[in-house]
Amino acid sequence: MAVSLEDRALVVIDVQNDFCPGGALAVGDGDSVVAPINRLLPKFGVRVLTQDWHPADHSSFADNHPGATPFSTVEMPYGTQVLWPAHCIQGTEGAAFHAKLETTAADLVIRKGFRSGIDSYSAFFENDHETATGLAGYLRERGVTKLCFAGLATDFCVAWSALDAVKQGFEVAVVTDACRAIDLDGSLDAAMSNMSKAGVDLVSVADLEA
Ligand code: VGL
Ligand code: ZN
Repeated sequence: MAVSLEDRALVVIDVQNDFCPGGALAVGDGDSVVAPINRLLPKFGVRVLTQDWHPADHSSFADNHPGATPFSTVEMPYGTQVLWPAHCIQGTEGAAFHAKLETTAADLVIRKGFRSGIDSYSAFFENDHETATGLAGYLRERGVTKLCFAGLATDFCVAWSALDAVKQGFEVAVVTDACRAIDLDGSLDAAMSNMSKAGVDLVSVADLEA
């Protein structure tokens, strides 16, 4: 008996060219999430896509910190921030969704990281953990309580979104084989263990298709 996903939302995190092979912040094998996500999308009652959407002067870019190298960290007023290669600049091809992603199936596209001074890994809150994107309100108004996450990257935007979703009172699953990780200094292990501890259900595509 197939699990009914009609009362759930699939939140697809940042399946954008810059996180796929050839992109500015390519995640190993990143484009391999596209096919399983396309199969899952029509099974869900609510479908949300997120898009990392930075201005060129974004403070998470190493280029905007003289002398800094990508993947080093800086202290920002809201905490420690990893400095990334410039990526997902608003309106560029790198910020566009992967060409094969079924974007027409989306009910909502939510953009994040559009303020120069603050990054936003999570689809719910910017990295100060305070500034809301509006997604929780949208989902509540649609009457959804159960969320599944897939996309890029497991250890940053997917994990931060899943952890915030739990804090917001949603029942949360992450479809781990429809995600790929950056894995910076053990960040994948840390993210997986934080998600388990928080009560995130770690599932596979096969579990949902069963
Ligand atoms: C992401 C680093 C910087 C992500 C976005 O989508 O996981 N990671 N911006
Ligand atoms: Zn980003």
